[in-house]
Amino acid sequence: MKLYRTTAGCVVEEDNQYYRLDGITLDFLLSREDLPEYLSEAIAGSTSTAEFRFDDVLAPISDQEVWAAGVTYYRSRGARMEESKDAGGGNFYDRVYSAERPELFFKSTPSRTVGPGGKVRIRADAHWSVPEPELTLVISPKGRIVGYTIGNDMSSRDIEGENPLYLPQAKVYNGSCALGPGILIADGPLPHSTEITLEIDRNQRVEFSGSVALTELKRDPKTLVEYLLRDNVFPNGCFLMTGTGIVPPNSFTLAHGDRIRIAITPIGTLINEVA
Ligand code: DO4
Ligand code: MG
Repeated sequence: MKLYRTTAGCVVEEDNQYYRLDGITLDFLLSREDLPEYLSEAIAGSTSTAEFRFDDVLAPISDQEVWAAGVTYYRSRGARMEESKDAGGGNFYDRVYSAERPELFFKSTPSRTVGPGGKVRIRADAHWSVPEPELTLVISPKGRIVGYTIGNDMSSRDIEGENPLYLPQAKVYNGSCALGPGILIADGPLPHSTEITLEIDRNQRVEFSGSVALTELKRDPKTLVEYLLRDNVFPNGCFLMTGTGIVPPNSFTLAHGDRIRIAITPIGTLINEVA
């Protein structure tokens, strides 16, 4: 079952049938502990009501914060150690990869987040920018993982590499986050074999492509959630990106007009152009 936020309100998809949830807001849904059960009941016995146009789909966020985990894949650890070695930061990334406490950082507000078809941005003062395709957890106020979506943690690697203390500037700026297309309602954990794929097209040609499986994710999603909720409250739930395992080579930087395609099979495909 999937949940979409559209220009006509929230829509549930099950077995290729679409059900509009009239008068029900995304905040109401994401503040519930029983979201999977609530949605099943809401559509049970009803006939499909909604016309569904993919062009009407909006980012699945309303009044939630977006947080992110970092250095959760070996590939990310290596890339960060290399980009920050001149700044003496390499050791920090190695240490956080194996530490008990994960790296968690504030990533985005709803106004900085775009949905499917929206334009992500390269920071105006950055010279080396990449998308980070990440499985993103949808978390209830009490910390239940109620769904999954796709996230793009747009990052300025030159700013991050210059000094690890510049992380918030490398990560949080206008158009630095994409989420969507919809929320796959959780029916237990995703299989470890689940693949995340990234393709970046430039002038109708594939400039970079890569993939990673969740087997490579070092941290258990439930542990990431437990740390995030240790001393934070999220009355309307929140999103937590789980880190990237796909890093393009150092010679690659995003350009205006690039098309970023991130797919996670059970969830869907998130496509954004770089403004
Ligand atoms: O530590 C810097 C950011 C790491 C990150 O965003 C990732 O590993 O995905
Ligand atoms: Mg990231």
